[in-house]
Amino acid sequence: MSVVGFDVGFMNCYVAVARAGGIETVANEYSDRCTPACVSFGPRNRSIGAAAKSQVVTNCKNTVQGFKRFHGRAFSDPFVQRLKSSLVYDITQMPTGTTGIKVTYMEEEKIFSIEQVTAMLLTKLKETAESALKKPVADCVVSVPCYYTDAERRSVVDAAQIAGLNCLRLMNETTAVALAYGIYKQDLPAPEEKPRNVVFVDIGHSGYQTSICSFNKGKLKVLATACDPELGGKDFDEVLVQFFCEEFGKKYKLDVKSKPRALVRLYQECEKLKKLMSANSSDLPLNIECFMNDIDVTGKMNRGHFEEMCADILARVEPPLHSLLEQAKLKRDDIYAVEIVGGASRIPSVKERISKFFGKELSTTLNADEAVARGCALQCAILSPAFKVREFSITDVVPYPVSLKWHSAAEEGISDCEVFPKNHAAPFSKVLTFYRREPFSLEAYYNCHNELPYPDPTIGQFLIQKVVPQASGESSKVKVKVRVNIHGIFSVSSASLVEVQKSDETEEPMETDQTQDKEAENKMQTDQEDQPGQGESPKEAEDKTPQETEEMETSTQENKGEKKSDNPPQAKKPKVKTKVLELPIENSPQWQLALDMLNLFVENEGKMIMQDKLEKERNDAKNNVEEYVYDMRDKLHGLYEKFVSESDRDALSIKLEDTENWLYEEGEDQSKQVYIDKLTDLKKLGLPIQERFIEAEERPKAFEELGKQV
Ligand code: ATP
Ligand code: K
Ligand code: MG
Repeated sequence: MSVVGFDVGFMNCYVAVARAGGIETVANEYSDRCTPACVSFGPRNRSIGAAAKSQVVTNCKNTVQGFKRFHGRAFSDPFVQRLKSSLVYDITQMPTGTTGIKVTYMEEEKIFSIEQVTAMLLTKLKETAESALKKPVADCVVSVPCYYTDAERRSVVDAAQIAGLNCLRLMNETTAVALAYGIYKQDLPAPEEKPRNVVFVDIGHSGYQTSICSFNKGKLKVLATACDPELGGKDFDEVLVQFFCEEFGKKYKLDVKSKPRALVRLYQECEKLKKLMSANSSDLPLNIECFMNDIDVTGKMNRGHFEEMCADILARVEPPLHSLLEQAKLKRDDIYAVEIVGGASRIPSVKERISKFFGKELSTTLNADEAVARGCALQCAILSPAFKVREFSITDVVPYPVSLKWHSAAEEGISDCEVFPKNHAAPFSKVLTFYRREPFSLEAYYNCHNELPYPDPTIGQFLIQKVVPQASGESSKVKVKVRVNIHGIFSVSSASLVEVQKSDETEEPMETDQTQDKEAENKMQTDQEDQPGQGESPKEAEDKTPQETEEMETSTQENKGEKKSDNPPQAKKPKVKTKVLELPIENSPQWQLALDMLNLFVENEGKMIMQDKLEKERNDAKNNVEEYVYDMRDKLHGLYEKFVSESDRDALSIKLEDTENWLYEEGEDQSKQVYIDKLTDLKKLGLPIQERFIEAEERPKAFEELGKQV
């Protein structure tokens, strides 16, 4: 059992683990707690994280970054098409219609799905966690933006699986932050007291997320979220890049956009400049040597000018905050604190706008970069039976309203019903009842076209199979359980047919109903298992009954069925006996990766990990030869000088020299074994010298020891 949280950012990733002492953000092999969301493909291996980032300029066509927003999206999606032209690497359509990347890897053109690319990143983050914990990692919690739709979430779950991870929860980033904030607070209001409302703001590189949560001792409830998925640090970079492209065009007659390498460097420098401007309001220089055509370029910028240019972007800070208060039906005075995190929350004008909106100083009690990962690790600890952590219940929300539509059985026509309104508590299950004679299909979709990040609101198709009429020829009662699970993913999780059997006159009428009651109770219990925080409001767990079709039970009948435990026992019941049959469901969620593809990707990731490992071993073997050459050459003329005859020294010197030359020529690219053999060969000459030296070193010490004993 491992307790690990991954913040998979658009630009920066963080890994937090639970160890004996508590939650800790851990560093990667470069002693950096931040791992860039970057994967680079080479002729012999992949580089991931910091090693990949260093190739953004030198291997720009095969180094991918900024891919987080391609999850769960069609390649034809206008958003993807818009981004396509601004990327230096190639993206392409997968056979299924989703988005993939096209690179040269192992000297061949390869296409990887977005799930595979994120899996590669997760492989790296997993290794970081494993080397910190010194054991294999599988169980984990992975962060996603709270505005992620169903398809985006399923895509990330698949990515985790490809990386060999067992994702216990996809956690909304703002909720992770809220958990990191709340769990250690000693002074939260008691359960019966008025809750404490806190606003959380996370502005990263790609997106702007806000949420409002109410806290009581031992629990947090998300009341609402509001986001601008297209507002983040990258937009500020973009403004600077456009400005300097224009300026360098005029000043140096350079067409920066025609040269990907130059453009990538300009992005890097502009990002640095943007960060400097957060701390400094005076004129700051931007210098790039040998930028294009051997020309050095220089420019300058200051905060005032930058803010003017960013006016349109800054104007987008407020609207989500308005929406947040409106959705939660709260006033500014009801807000106890506004906590901000995310790299771009350091931009002074962004902070100013948020602070002014709430009429409050902003709180920065959390680590702006690490809070998401820490929150995820905390959630993982809560979910892990092996780890003891204080009780804390988390109720999240459904980000977009989910509706079902279906063909009415009797009339021609489409009926629909909203099953989970926006901000409905999640995870959550509900039971719907239909009256049908034959298999039928339900289509789930988001009923909020304008809020959705993409044009197609479809969540998926769900076919309820093996529905048959009753023996009497009448329609059967079919109970369908719909659910938003712990990842925030919608599904039709089960369906059952209630078969009415011939009644037996001697049978006690109540009995059959009790069977049904038990059934209903079971369902209610499942709801509560899903969402412990909901225990106090069983009303919300009631079925909402689709109307408008004679095929369906009326609202009153349905509610009676599911709420039975509240109702007084009824005296006379129709004498019927029922049997419940589970029905198979064919799920076809939108853009879902097919199982055989997923398995293939799992296998391929394993192969690529092996290839990277072999390549690393080969490189290490080569480095060992190189190191031995330098080390021995130094020592032959220093430490070992007295322990080697002139002729032996010359012989070895020549051999070292030859090896060095060889390393730059045909020895540049050899197999691991060739390097190992080479080293063994050198050591044959070097070892006797080394041994004589060690012996001479040890001798006086041995005498000293002897002296002590005498
Ligand atoms: P997302 O949350 O959108 O997936 P992310 O988590 O990778 O992205 P963060 O690491 O939170 O993003 O933030 C990165 C952004 O913050 C970058 O645009 C970076 O330039 C910006 N940033 C970091 N420090 C500063 C600073 N001091 N001033 C201005 N911007 C900064
Ligand atoms: K991050
Ligand atoms: Mg982030």
